[in-house]
Amino acid sequence: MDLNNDKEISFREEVLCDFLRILENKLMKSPKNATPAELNMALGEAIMESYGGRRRLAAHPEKGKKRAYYLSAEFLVGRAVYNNILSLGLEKEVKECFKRCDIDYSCLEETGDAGLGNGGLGRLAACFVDSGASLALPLIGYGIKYEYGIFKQKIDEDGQKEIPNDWTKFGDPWSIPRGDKIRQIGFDDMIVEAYPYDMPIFGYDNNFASYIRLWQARPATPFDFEKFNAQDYEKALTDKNEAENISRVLYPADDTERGKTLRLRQQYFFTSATLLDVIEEYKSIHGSDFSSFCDENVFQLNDTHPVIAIPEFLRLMCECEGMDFESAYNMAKKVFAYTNHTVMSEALEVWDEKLFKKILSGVYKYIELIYRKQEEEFESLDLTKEEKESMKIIADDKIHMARLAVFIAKNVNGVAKIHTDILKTEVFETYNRIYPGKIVNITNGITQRRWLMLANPELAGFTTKLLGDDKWTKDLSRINGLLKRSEDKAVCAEFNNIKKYRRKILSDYISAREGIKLDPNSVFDIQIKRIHEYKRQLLNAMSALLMYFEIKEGTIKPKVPVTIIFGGKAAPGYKIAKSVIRFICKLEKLISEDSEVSNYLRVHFIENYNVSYAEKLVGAADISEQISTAGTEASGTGNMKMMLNGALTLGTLDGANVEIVSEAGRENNYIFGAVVDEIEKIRKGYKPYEIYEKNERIKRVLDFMREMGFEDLYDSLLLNDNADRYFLLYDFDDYYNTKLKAINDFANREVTAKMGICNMAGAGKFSSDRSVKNYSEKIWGLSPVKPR
Ligand code: 26Q
Repeated sequence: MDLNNDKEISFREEVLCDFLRILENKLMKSPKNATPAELNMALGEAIMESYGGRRRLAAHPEKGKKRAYYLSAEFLVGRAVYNNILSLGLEKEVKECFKRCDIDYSCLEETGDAGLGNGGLGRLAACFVDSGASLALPLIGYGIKYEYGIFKQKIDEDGQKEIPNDWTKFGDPWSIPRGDKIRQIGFDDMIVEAYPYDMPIFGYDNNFASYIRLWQARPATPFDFEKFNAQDYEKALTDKNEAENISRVLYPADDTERGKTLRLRQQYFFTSATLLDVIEEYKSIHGSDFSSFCDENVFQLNDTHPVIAIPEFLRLMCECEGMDFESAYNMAKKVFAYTNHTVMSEALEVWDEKLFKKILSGVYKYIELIYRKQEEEFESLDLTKEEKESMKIIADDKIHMARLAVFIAKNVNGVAKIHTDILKTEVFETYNRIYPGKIVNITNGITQRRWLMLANPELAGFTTKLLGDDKWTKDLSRINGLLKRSEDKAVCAEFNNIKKYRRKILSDYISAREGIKLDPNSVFDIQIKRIHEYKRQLLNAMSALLMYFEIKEGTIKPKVPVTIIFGGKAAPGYKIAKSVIRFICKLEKLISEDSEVSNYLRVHFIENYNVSYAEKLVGAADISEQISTAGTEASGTGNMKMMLNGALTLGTLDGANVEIVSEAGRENNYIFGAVVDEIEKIRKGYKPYEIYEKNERIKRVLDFMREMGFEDLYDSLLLNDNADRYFLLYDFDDYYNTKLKAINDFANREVTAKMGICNMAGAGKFSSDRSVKNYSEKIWGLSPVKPR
């Protein structure tokens, strides 16, 4: 802290006084009678008041200094209260204060998450702003203030039900409305107001704050009085609703929902508001001299969702700032960078030209101009027809947003080495040839503050004790110092005690929420992520079914009991994913009701997996399931969270697993399955039905699945066009055998503790601090804001 000690202490006292005062005077509650929501509200208000003003802000680096903007349709920040208290160094005082008031600090767990994202991409954005703030970098997040975040998942006999998630129902003390920064956004058929809310992101122990600016859609005028007077009340109110609908709800699909107008409106809404904001800020310093704009600003586009910012930037420069197209175009090529998060062609966003033109004709014009530029450039290059086709921004009446991004962006990055290689050699192969060096790799990361300090304070304390200091909280590469302690028996024993404690905490949590009792002495084998065919939760479930059969008939007898835990949401319209959830739940019931097996094997599907639930799960994991088909998972970040918590990865050589294994040692993890090259070779002529006929174990599992009523799953693996497109049957035996080995190895926890510590020691690379530094060095060119 750059404040002197006395000042710091008095600030802390002030916060707590404010907290109690707000509770009693404003909310009219004594601490004892306050609900968790009220405690959160009072704490939030007190903290925001005392800390907002005195911190160095990313918004105001020294004059002329470069800033980066992280444009993302999703920021999955989770629960703010604990993280903010941790970053501000208030943990001890707040805990003491709660104790004095006889309230349980953990009751704040009942406050909901800010679930403004679907999964990995949204959580990554949240980790990045945390790291940016902790490194005191001028990095600012820009997104949408959805009224409803990712749905709440209920599980019953029929599987998943979606419940709307009104996350600000009890207010949100952690955001500040910025009525002074409202922008107007125009569509061909309506004008709306973009109203910003700033969600401060406090750096860890550095007296610095950044923020995420989230735009809320409002009607440009509350309602049309003319229509109101003309007795057309309904139309007047519909207009208001239509404006507000733009930020009403997060699209709960983590792949493309094709051609949805509202989704296009959302994307244009928040990117246009963001550009207006940045341009105005720039003009407030430089007037209309744009000569240093590119030296001072860079926009990182998180996937294709904000790529519409590119033509919008050209439009604003040409039509509002009076710049000629050529100059604006040259600027655009310097200020945009694009991150790709998927190689799956169905998830690469395309817009129907007609639809686009209808609501955004003014922006469409600039897409056409960019397309002309592309055609011109093609003329001068030696390209085959196919090569040209593969890059065309406009083709078959569609606008290809990823192609547009790669054409203009100064850099394109993949999110793990193997993913970037696939981008270079397949997805954007021709682009990579004509623009060598444009595509770069920046491997994802996670913040060790939330994912070890908060999620597992015991293991964090263990780490600090063994390393002799807590420097790892700001520089995770230091965690490598654990390596030399991994052979120490006492250290391994302590590691095991902590892991057991975390399994107990998780078991109690599950028991309280879901009424299911799990054995904390068993091996916790955990797969938590969105439900998707390529992530292969079904492979895990099928293997659990086979374990059930083989335990029951005595073919196998695991040396230790195992609990297989699943968690994750399925997109509401994704039928197969929903069947997978139902199948897992049926399996859970079958096993738990069979006393011959349930002492050795349990399966549990947790309800409503989200960031806060993840914080409970990652510390309890012994085995981390990362079993996507090689070449499909761009990176994964849950794999890093569990590794950092000492879990062993049971996984394929896919995404960041490849780097995890090379950092932590293959011998300390369980790698199985076909690699990318192998998958490529077998893809053509793959006959899953032949595997089924030849392999009795697989046949047995699939037949039983069909008898249980899961014909759709059976068909998807054997009969449909493109059956078993993710090669579950091909990898099944290797997976099953590797998994049994992993479980049995846990019979000797002294050995697995050593392996777990080696994983922790190898996790240094996977801090989002490292990722953000890489972005800054390779793409943004930021330097830290100096202490005041
Ligand atoms: C697109 C169009 C319409 C509706 C929704 C979407 C949409 C929404 C979310 C498309 C994609 C997403 C999210 C993708 C995502 O989370 N990808 C994951 O990104 C992580 C961070 O880089 C990686 O670790 C994961 O491997 C990748 O799957």
